[in-house]
Amino acid sequence: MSLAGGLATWMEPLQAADLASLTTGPSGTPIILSTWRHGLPANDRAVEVLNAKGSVLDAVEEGVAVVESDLTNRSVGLGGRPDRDGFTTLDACIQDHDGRAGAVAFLREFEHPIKVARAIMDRTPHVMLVGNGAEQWALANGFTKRKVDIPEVRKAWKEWLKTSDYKPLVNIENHDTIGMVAMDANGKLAGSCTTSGLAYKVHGRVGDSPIIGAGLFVDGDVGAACATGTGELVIRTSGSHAVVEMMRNGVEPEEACERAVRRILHKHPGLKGHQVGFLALRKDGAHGAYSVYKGFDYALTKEGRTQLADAPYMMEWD
Ligand code: SD4
Repeated sequence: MSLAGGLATWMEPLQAADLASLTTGPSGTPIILSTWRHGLPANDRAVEVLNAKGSVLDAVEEGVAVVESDLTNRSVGLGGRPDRDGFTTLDACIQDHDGRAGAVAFLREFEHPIKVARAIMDRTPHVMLVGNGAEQWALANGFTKRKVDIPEVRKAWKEWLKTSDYKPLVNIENHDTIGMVAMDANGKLAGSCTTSGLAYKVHGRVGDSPIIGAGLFVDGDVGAACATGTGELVIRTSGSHAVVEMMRNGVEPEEACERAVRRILHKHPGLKGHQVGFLALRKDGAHGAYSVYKGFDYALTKEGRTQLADAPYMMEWD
C-alpha cells in the first residue's frame, strides 16, 4: 500500500464529515470540566480569564494555578505529599487547540509547574523538560523558587516511614490531581493537568499527569480528555489519547471514558484499589466522565453555571 493510500485509509474512519458538521458549544458559552471538588474554584478562575478576553489556553493555565497555590491541597502543588524520600516533586502539562504542548516533570520548589509547562511550550522548541534541567531552565526564564515546609505533611510522611507501606488509596480525601479541559465560546479547546503525584512514590517517579496522551490530550478537530488516578495505568493505555481517538471515531464522550476504564481493567485483571477517572469534552460541547470506582466528582461549567457532578463508575469500593 502506498503511503498516500495508507493515510487515506487511516483518515476515512474518522468520520471527518460528521465531526466538521458539529457546532460549537450548545449555547455559545464556555464549557469547562475539571477533576475533583478542587475544580470548582479552578473553573471559576478560568471563567474569569475568559470573561476578561483571555484565551482558553490562558484560562486552563490560570484555572489550575489556583489549586497549585492552595497549600492545604495534598496532591497538587507545594502542599502535596512528598515522595518516600521526603521530597515533593511536581508534574504538569498543557496543550492547546492545535496540539502545541508543554510539560514539566520531577520539578521541585516551584509554585506553578503549570506556568513552567506553558513557558516551555511558548519559549522552547521542546515539549517536556524534567528535573534539574527543568529547574535550571525555569530559573533562567524568570521563575523563582519557593520553599515550603508544612509540619503536618512532614509528620505524616515520618509516620508513613515507620511502615513504608505503599498502598495507593482510592479517592484520597476526595481531592487528587487537577486536570482541566475547556472550550471557549468560539469552540476553541485547551487542557491542563498538574499534580504532586502519588504520595510516597519512589524518588524520581513520574506519573501520567505531565505526559501528553496519558494525563491529557487535546485535538481541536475532535475534543479533549484528561485523567486522574493511578498514573501507571493511564500511561500504559495512553488513556487520554485513547478517549479522544474513540471520540474521533464516533464514540460518545461518556462511552469513550467508560471504554478507556474498561480497557485498563481488561489489561490488568484482578486489579483492586486503584482509582482512575477520565473527563472528555467533544468539540460540539458534548461531554462525559467515567471512573473505575464510585467517588470521582468533577467541576462542570456550562451555560454560565458551575456545579459539582458525580462521574458514573464501574464499581464501589468495599
Ligand atoms: C499520578 N495521576 O501521578 C497522578 C496522581 C493522581 O489521583 O491523579 N491521583 O499518577
